[in-house]
Amino acid sequence: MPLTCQQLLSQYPTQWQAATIHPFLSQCQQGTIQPQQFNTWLTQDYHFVVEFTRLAASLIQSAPVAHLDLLLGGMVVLQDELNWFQAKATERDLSLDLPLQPTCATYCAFMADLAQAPYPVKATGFWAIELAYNQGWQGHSPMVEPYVEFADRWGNAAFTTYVELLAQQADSALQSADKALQTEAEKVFLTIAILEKDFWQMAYGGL
Ligand code: HMH
Repeated sequence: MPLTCQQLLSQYPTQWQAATIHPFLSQCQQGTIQPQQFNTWLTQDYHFVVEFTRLAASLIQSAPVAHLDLLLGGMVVLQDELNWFQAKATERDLSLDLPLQPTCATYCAFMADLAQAPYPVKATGFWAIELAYNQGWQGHSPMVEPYVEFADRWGNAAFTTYVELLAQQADSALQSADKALQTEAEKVFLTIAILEKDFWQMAYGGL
């Protein structure tokens, strides 16, 4: 029986909850996050999304033709997202020209590696990364200002649909993957769960 995205979520609920339920998100929801902590997340996540865009490009490079429509639509969303991050940084007087924190650098290096992996592994990882933000922000909604637009960006219904379609595409790629690739996809999923948890924690310093 081939591995599916749903199976990964059912098999590792604890790991996935740690990735998507975090004090950072509940403090945004309650409006009690320190602006400096929020800004750390914001500036580091901009750099994350730059590297994620390169991963998206590599996914497009190896995707079957039938998967291109969804992935190209995702690129348009990333275009808007990068411009939006720049606008948010300007609003808050934040420079985006700063060094990556170790946690962000580790996650970016992981994505650069993942870009070299076979398509079924990449597609599974790409889905998991988007799902983490979709569930994380949606699960802590509604937020209070000024965080409403952040929660909506990844928590909105269209984004949920996009992530579900990414799961379908990953599932179809996994269907014809051999056991070794399925094991690799599973490892990638678990690594992403840890990296996501660490990324939230990074806002509090010391990671
Ligand atoms: C850390 N994970 C992180 N940042 C993001 N922007 C996403 C996932 C979703 O793209």
